[in-house]
Amino acid sequence: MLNSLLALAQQPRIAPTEGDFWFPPQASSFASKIDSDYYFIYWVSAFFVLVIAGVLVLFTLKYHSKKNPKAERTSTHNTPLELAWSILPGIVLLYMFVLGFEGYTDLRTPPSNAVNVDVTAQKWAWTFTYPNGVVHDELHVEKDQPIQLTLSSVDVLHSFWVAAFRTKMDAVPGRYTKLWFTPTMTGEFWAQCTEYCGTNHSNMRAKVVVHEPGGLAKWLAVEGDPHGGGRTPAQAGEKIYKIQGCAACHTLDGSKLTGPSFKGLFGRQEQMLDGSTITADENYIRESILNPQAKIVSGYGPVSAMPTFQGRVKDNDIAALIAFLRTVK
Ligand code: HEC
Ligand SMILES: [Cu+2]
Repeated sequence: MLNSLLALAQQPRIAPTEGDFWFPPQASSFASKIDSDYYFIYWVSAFFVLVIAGVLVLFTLKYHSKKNPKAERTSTHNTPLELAWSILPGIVLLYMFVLGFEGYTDLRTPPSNAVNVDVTAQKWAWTFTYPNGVVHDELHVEKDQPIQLTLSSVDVLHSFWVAAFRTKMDAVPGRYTKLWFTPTMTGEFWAQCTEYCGTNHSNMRAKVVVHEPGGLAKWLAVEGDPHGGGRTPAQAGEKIYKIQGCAACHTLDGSKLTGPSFKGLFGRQEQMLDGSTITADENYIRESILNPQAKIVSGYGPVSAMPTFQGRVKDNDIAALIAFLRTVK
């Protein structure tokens, strides 16, 4: 029985390039092992559910008291039977532990040639910092190149999960956590936050793009750098607005999210929480980004305040953001 279950578990459930009803494609080096471990446990559980529930129903019918009104108990226990149903499942459980432990040590041990990308979680966006300093809202990697992600959070607990890679790790404020994987397939996948972190939690996703070997450097030079690729400051600012996650709280069309809309912000008279009025000029915008607590817009409290971007956006990024905001009429 164990052998046929093992054979079932080893046999790949899904073609590696496409998902099935349960799972997305197997796009990383450990996806197939995780899936086969999963199916091993799944089939063992299904088998025992059927056996136990089956015997239960069978005995209920067969030994019903109406059919056997005078039945007497003939045995109290059966030592060999009890030993067998304790030890055999015990061995199967131990085997599951070994599978899980192997998988766990694998997932927790990045190879020494892994390329590190820093991941910052914030309500409600992910930002990725590449070894050459490029900051972006998409994770770009290369096929067959091991990647190590160093995760941190600037506000609350988040969790980084790429289902196609079968890997997941919490992003914890004030602590660094790590996760690694080797993509085995080119294409586009999604990372999703899997730790409930507030209103927009379900929209907290990031695109993960796996390039052919050699494709990443080109992307980093042209697309990755918002100021590169011949962009004007306003165009660079629009990219930074998306990359830095401003878009998660500020719209461009006048509708209100966690923060006020950017529509028509530049040059407008703004009412502050303390009753004063300011003009939204360059200095105010710069201060709003670096020290958002200094002046709080009327209608927004300390609870729905903006996180500081001090140390996360550079001077030329702020200049580009201002150039962009001038164009959002
Ligand atoms: C988590 C949500 C959040 C994110 C992300 C965020 N902000 Fe804000 N922002 C707010 C809130 C809330 C306010 C209003 C309270 C205040 O003034 O601090 C605000 C206010 C502002 C203001 C003043 C707006 C006004 O109407 O006077 C500016 C400018 C601004 N943010 C720029 C940015 C930029 C640029 C980014 C990205 C680099 C960004 N914000 C990211 C929540 C956010
Ligand atoms: Cu989150």
